[in-house]
Amino acid sequence: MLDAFTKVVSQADTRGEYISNDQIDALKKLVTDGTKRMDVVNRITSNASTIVADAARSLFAEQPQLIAPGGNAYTNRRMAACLRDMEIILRYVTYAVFAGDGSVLDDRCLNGLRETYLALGVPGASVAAGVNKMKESAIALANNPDGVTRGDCSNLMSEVSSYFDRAAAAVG
Ligand code: PEB
Repeated sequence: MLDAFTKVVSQADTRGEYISNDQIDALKKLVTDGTKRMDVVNRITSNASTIVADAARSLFAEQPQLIAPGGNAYTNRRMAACLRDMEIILRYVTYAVFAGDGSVLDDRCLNGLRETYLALGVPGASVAAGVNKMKESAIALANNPDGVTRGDCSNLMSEVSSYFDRAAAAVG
């Protein structure tokens, strides 16, 4: 598991090089913009259950076969497993945003997840659709300019999106 700093160190070490000026500039920007990043993590984290519940509701409205008898979210046990999975994925996305690096998401959540779903018979494309719904509401929350000092958050938002995209691509 790496963060934006340890990633730079590990890459430089692999090449036996000092840390470059470009890398220092990029990390400096990460520090300067750190408050935005923490705000985003805070907003997503404090709304996590709403994000998960809304995404699940919308997924089941679009794919009612999931909650029909025989479906992958039919029975309380499977429904609970599904909501829990979405919550786990969202949690790892918040870790990646916090660390400024996706390796925690890859290593501890997505690695082998496709194979797990295949083995369980859980439709990966439906999980991916759920992840995309969480992405939409997480970005809307994180990018809401009300009540905060306005600034340019476009880079940060595309980074946040990329972690959701990575999760959706890993299972879809
Ligand atoms: C991954 N999910 C399930 C299991 C595991 C995971 C390991 C099997 C064990 C169990 O049931 O608890 N666990 C989960 C995860 C990590 C982890 C992400 C990462 C660290 O450790 N059903 C649907 C939807 C989808 C879904 C499409 C969006 O209809 C998920 C939610 N996951 C789902 C279901 C099960 C499951 C298990 C239904 C139960 C499958 C079954 O037992 O039939």
